[in-house]
Amino acid sequence: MLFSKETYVERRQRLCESVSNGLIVLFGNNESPMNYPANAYKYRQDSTFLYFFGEHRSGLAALLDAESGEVWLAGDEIDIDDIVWYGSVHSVKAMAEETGAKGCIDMATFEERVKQAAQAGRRVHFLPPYRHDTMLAITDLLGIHHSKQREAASLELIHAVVKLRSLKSEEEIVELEKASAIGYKMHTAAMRLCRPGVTEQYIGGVLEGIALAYGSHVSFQSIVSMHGEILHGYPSATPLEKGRLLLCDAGAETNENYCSDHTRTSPIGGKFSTRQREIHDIVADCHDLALSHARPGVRWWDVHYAVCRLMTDRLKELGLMKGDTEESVRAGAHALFLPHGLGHMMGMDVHDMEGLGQIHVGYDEETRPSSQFGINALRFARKLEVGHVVTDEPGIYFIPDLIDLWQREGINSEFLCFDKINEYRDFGGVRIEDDVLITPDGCRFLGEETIPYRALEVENYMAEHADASPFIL
Ligand SMILES: [Mn+2]
Repeated sequence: MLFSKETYVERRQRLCESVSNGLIVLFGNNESPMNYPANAYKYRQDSTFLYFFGEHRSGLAALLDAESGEVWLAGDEIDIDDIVWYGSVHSVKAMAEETGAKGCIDMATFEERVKQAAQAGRRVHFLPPYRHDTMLAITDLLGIHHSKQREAASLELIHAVVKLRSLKSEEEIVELEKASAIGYKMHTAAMRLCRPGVTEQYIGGVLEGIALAYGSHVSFQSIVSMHGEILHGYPSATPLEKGRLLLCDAGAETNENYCSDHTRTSPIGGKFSTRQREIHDIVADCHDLALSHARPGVRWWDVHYAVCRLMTDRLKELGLMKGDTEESVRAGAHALFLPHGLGHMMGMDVHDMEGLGQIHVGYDEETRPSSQFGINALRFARKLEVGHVVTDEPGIYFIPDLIDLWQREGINSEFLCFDKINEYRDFGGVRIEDDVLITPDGCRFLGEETIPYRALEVENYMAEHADASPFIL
């Protein structure tokens, strides 16, 4: 368990007070088979379960009586076969004591109690499930078909969890800093390896190895690609080619599953071309602009649009865009280059709490989502508060199929210089991403050391480490 018993007890008390009625059911994750039952993916506990109980064992669930405040940890004790193969672990009883629950119950009792509560007409709150075994459990317990479970999930519980998990405590920030420190090692290793002939896959493998060596896992499948314009471009076996850009978007989870998420775009061979540097500089300036705007009380939506305005102005200077900046931004013309949002919340999930529904995490009554292309992919938009952690990740991409579609259909043609844009068809894409903590007077990067991101810093770092072994980390 990462934090003190009191931390978990207090979190659960606040959850019960906030939900205030009925029975709350939380499911831990089970082992997830990869290609046969006994060959599982590396175990990953559910983040909300971890947040309220701090226990990593598979096969756990919990009952919280929102009215009485009583908490029961549910799970079956391991048997001698488990001990022979995996060694002894804490008993469920010991875990219940450690985490400050009233007691423990086995899974049969857990099922009985949930069914009894439902039959007695008590409200049973559960979160939207994302794993099929959890969906099966909900069907068995409450008779709700899997296709109806997301809508049947408790909004009161979702809002209560989001309220708590959105605000990172001092001790959580310490963990997030550790994740960023692993991210630093990963991204500087990628820069050292960014040489002609090395494959994307090799760099991806080294990144994953570092994440595993220093923490529990990568926080999402690493994006390592010369095709930076493919937003989720996973590494291929292609060797790097001199003169192109390598976009690397990757992060780590600490042993306690706090995440990092950084992106850097490096020139293969160590020097940006003029054209690459011009685009990279715009993205770096947009990245810095977000930092100068982000502070408590400001909506991330407005920071996103401030970035879009700057990007439009600068793309006009390069002859890629034209017309009135305000009108262009309102029409969403910049989304040809930036088809995603400026960032998302980050915590124990890299897209924090996304499984609970983005609208509940990133939006509220004051800030409503838009369906316009580009801004529809903004995962977080509402007012910033002290303790929020968000990613700042502007990018500029040249996506040939999107350019062709917009040109063919004349989309935003009054703001886009398609002749000039077509000269960049083989450019790829640039993204720069850091993780930002909102503080009382503004914001700051997470991580003791900032991974080089200004074009000159990147070039200097690559030159200084040109002959260094990537394995001396
Ligand atoms: Mn991100």
